[in-house]
Order: sequence, then structure tokens, then C-alpha cells
Amino acid sequence: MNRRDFNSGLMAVGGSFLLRPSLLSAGALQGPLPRVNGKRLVYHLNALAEYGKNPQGGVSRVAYSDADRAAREYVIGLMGAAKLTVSIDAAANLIGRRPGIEPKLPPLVIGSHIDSVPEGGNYDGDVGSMAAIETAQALSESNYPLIHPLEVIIFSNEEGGTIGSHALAGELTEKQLSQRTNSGKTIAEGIRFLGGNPEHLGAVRRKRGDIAAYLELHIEQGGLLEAQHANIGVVEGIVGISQWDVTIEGFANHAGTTPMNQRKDALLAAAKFIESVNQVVTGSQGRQVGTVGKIQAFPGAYNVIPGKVVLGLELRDLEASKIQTMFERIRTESERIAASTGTRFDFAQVNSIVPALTDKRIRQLIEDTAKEWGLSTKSMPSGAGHDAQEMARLGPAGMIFIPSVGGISHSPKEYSRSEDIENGANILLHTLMKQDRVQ
Ligand code: HGY
Ligand code: MN
Ligand code: MN
Repeated sequence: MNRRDFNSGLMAVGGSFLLRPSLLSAGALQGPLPRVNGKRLVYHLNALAEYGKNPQGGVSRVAYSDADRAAREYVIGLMGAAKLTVSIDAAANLIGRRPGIEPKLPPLVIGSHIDSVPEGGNYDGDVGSMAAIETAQALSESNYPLIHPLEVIIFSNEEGGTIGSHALAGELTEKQLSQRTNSGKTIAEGIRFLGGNPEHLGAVRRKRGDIAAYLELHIEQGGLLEAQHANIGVVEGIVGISQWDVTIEGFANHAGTTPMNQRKDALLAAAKFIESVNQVVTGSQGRQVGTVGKIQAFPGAYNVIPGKVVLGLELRDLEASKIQTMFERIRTESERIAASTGTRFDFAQVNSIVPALTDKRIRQLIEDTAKEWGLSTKSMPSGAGHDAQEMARLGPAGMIFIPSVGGISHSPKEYSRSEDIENGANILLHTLMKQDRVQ
């Protein structure tokens, strides 16, 4: 791909976009166009995998853990090598900045996350984070000037509910800040542990228009691209996610002397509840999903009837209204179960992330760029949540997927091929360069 093709490609795309003609002819587009260094990108990805490494493979680099903090130090070094000026904002997001020709323009933002789920894989978030840094390094090594300033952001605690990006685009509540995380720290303690300042989150907040656009490369985390032999996923929209802690109160009693018809067994009620969640979610057409992903029974002894259960409920769909309808149906079912088991249900919402559509024009840029690189594409929704859905509240956003082998994610078996990673990073780089030249 040389500059002339890039120019004509841009002019072709530009038919529907306002372009900056002055810059098309200017020296800005002379010489070979930047490409990512695929070997260096994969090397950085493998080096990152050492932080929080598990003996069975994959990582447990949960947000706010020692492994997360150590990995961030490594990433700060990579950002420096990519000639980015690095800072940590009050929400503990890592921000690498590169100036643009027109410093007063809002920045183009690319990035992702490096925190993982417990016993997660080496690609979720990591591919997009390393590719974003590689994009900056490729631009720097080619002396390619972007018109807009560039920000590479490694968001903090994406897996805990896009916390770092939510602080940028929304509002972290006191309740959220006091939530305990998998690291054992509360979110506020964790933010401080990573160098942020939970008392000054107001300074992090941005409003719509404060960014020119946001682009994120991510593994698909599903099996559609592989099944359809597509190289690049062009994400249409990202699901909304709502999460609740559900507490079921029964009555703890002797497991040997309490007759079966006189029990208030919280774990039996929980079992009926989990079955009812599955029935409500699968009971209507569509791609909605519902999960009970964690459960604790108290006091937790063979010979005591569980008096209390706390479980985690999560519902997802591209439409927020559908999530609400499902939740109401589930709550009605819980009332029926409570009556039949002599228990009481309490629902405490812990997270609600709004669904987000990506920007149509950016989707076209991704499509066209992939075609220029001889790559096949597939338009698709994202069943996984991403920082992009928060950033879509600040400006036009786009997401690029690459295949997950076997559609596996949130698992040590998560894997994406080096060739797909390099392809995805080049599409990120060239879509960014095009987006930089549209108004
Ligand atoms: O849970 C998710 O969908 C994302 O991987 N954080
Ligand atoms: Mn992710
Ligand atoms: Mn994830």
C-alpha cells in the first residue's frame, strides 16, 4: 500500500466524507505508509502474558492486583518507547499522548485494557492494548504526522465493569467505589493502588465532543469469524450489561432433625431461581443472554440447612429495554419461588452499562481499509462488553474484531493467531490514519 493508493483510497472513501484537501497534497502523505511491526507486537503480547501467569496457561491479572500493577509498569515502558508522553489519570487509566499538526483539535483515541478475569486468557484486551501502542510506534518510526493529537489509553478495570472508561464518560458512584473486587480491594482502594485518586474523579470526566473518535481492536471472544472464515469483524453495536447481587434469606437449621417440609432452604430456592433465569432468557426470540456466574451459600456446612445465599445475576442485550423486561420477569418468578420455599429475595443492582451502536462512517472506513488489505470482513454485534461502549458516549466509535480460535475466551485456552493479530493492528492503524483526515 503506497501513499498514492492511500490518497486515492481516501478520495474514493472521501466521496461521502469531507476531507482535508490541503493535507492530501501536503508532504504529510509522502513516502511509504506506516505498517505495524507484527513480530514486535506479538513479542510484546507474549511478554505481557508473564504478568499474572497461571501454571495451566493464561493469566489471573485481575484489576488492582500486584500483577496488574507490574504489567502496567511494563506497558508504561512500551508507551515511552513508542514516543508517547505517559500520564495516569485520577481513575488510574494509563494515557499516552502524541501531538498532532493541529493541537487544538480533540484527540483521536485508541486503546483497550490489560486487566483480566480470574484464570483468563492472554488476548482479551491485551491484543487491542499492544496494537494501540504498536500503532503509535509505527507512526512515530515513519514520522507520519497525524492532524489530530493521538491518545493511547489503557483503561483500568475493564473486567470489573468498564470502570476506568466509565469514569471518563460517566459517573462512578460512591456505591461502585466501595464495591469489593476480585483483588480484595475496593474500587477506590484499587484506583489508589494503581496511582489514581478516587477523590478527584471529576477531573477525569469528559463530555461529548472532547474526543474526535475512538477505535478499538479486540478479539471476537466468540466463534462467528472463524466459522465464516472472515478475517475482520466490523462491530455494529455492543451489548448493554446489567448485573445484580441477589440475596436469598431462608433459615439456617439442623440438617438432621429438621423435617423436609419444615425447611426454609435458601440454596434450594437458589437452584429454582437459577433454572427460572434460564427459562426467562431462553423463552423469547433474540440474542439476549443471562448468567448466574457466582454463588455463595452460608454458613456452608454439610450439616446445616443454608440460611442465606448470595448469587450474581447478569443480563445482556443490544437493547436496554429488553434487559429491563427480562429482569422484571425474573423478579416475578423469584416472588413465586420465595412463596413456595418460605424464603425472601433481595436484588441489589451493582452495574448497568448501556448498549452502544458504533459509528456508521467509521464502520465504512474499517470495511474499505480491510478490502484494500485483501481481507474479508463480517459485520456483527459484540456479545462482550467493551470500553468502546463507554467511549461511544464521547464521540464516534468503531471496533475491529479478529478471530478467536474455537470461539474461546475468558479462559486459559483463549488464542488468536499472530497473522490475525498483525492484520487487525494494520487495519487499526490505517483506519485511524483515514479517520484523522475526515472532518
Ligand atoms: O464481560 C465482558 O463482556 C468483557 O469481556 N469485559
Ligand atoms: Mn475485553
Ligand atoms: Mn473480558
